[in-house]
Amino acid sequence: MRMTGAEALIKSLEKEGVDVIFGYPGGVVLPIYDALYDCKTIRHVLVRHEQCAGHAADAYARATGKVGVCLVTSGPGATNLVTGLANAWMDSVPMVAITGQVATAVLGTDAFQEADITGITLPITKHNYLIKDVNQLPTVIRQAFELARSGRPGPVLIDMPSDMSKAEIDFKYPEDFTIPGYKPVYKGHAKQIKEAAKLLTRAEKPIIYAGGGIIKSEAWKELKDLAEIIEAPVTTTLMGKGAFPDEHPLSLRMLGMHGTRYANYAIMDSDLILAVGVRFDDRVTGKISAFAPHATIIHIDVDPAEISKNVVAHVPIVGDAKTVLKDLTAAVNKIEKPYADKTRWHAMINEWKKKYPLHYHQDGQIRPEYVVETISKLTKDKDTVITTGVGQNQMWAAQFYSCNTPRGFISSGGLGTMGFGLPAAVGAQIGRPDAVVVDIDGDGSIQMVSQELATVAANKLPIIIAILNNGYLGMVRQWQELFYNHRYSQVDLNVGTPDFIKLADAYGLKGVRVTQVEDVEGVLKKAIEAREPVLIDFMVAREENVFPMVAPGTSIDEMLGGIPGAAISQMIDEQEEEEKDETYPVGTRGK
Ligand SMILES: Cc1ncc(C[n+]2csc(CCOP(=O)(O)OP(=O)(O)O)c2C)c(N)n1
Repeated sequence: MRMTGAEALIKSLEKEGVDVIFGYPGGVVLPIYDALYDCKTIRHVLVRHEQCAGHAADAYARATGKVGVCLVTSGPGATNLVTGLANAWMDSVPMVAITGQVATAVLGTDAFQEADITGITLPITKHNYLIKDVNQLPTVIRQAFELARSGRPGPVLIDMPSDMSKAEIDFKYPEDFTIPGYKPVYKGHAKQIKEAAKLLTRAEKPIIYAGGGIIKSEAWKELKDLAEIIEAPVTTTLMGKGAFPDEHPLSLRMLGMHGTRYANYAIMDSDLILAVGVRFDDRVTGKISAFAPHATIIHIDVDPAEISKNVVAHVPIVGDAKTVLKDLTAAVNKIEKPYADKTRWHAMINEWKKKYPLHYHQDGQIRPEYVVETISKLTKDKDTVITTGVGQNQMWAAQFYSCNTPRGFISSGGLGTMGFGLPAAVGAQIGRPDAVVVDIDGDGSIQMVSQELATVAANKLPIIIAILNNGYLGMVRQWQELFYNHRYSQVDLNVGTPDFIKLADAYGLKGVRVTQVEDVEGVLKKAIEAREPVLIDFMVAREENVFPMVAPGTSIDEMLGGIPGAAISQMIDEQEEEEKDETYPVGTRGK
């Protein structure tokens, strides 16, 4: 079939089963937008800033398991997308990004709106292409989707010069194609798996450390099966939240800088760590030389570059988490019982759990943890997706929202991108229209992307935007309080922050301010039932801190806070007394 490059692009996306594109038009992509005009199968969601096209496509991918697609123009459109790409890159999210480019004849001449986006994004994409021969386009798109979703997923960028969009080709979508030099390994080495199985059955204090790789490879059932067979406690990373049910008796919830005391104690005391789909990030390991001193480490990852990158693996297994866990379970089942006795290990862990539960101070103020806990309680039996901003709000969401299903918690892990929450909620809601989608956000984070309220309004997306409004860049303030002697430098947001209710109103959205702790549950209940967009501005205790906390550069079992009634909480209580004397009346901030 004879058609233009732009039409071939859209046709190829249809062939890939793409049903939604998040994008923003401009000069060089006019032919592509013109081709989209006639397309009946692909919905285009017009975001209000290209960064958010990236985040929406990213969260759409995480919420659905499909490849997220975004489309932007050249120059500033493409550079605006850079954060979206870096975010997807750091969190290994399958995404195809299409950028317009100036015509091939003027490439490299600083033509109007020219930016060398393939150069700029080389280190933050799994691969990128600059189309110089339009006949290659269908094959490039086929390869791009394959690269994005296979092996360790990631974003792939296709830069499309305007003359390539206008040139004509005989369109045929390739059935067979190869990607020279690319061959991800899915099946783990049999000998290594056998060795790992032996260790797992012999360990007295094993622990499974599960990450985003479990969700990417949809290995949650295999993980649960294995954990139950070997009776190993499971701790998840921020990216792995939902890979194992938070409320499962074997769950230790999140580990690391703001993980639970019991997860951090358990990993430090363990004799065997089964690490799956994780990368031993510094937020998890703390002081790396002190990490898990007694443990033998089995590391399963589809990306060989991750093995022994930060922590040496004694038994490395390169392969897809689902395939390897299945084989590992089979190998474990072949070993004769009884396996090593873990009674003492479980007793110890249960004691830690009892002694150091996640907790917070409850008084007359709205504690942000309480808001998250209430969201968790009210959505417990519903298909729910939580997205988050970055900062304290994100950590409270990770700690106090109990996620029992995969693809239910979407957060910016590796890049820690403030502003991710709202566009991520847009992408998640469009990908999972029947789910309850709640963006748990910070007053600072949301101000980086508040223009996306227009996208929410235009598409009538029934998203609940729950702002934990502390009037601060809270996480930075927390560090300044704890490590910079209370010197609060440039973190007070009180002056200048808009009245979020009026802001919602300006976009035609419903807004509710909550100033009384008694109203939290009722307002949330109504919002969940309403199935319409609503912004809730929770005026939370201003100087609440996230605990436990591993101070930077220390070992993860040297945590601050998180002990009910102990020193650091008392310190905080005193601080709160002072705080109550502050002169701002709750509920008027930002007006
Ligand atoms: C784009 C970006 N800029 C700066 C930071 C550094 N940073 C991390 S947390 C944080 C404060 C976040 O404040 P807010 O969104 O109000 O959330 P809170 O911590 O108060 O819950 C900042 C500035 C970041 N993570 N991302």
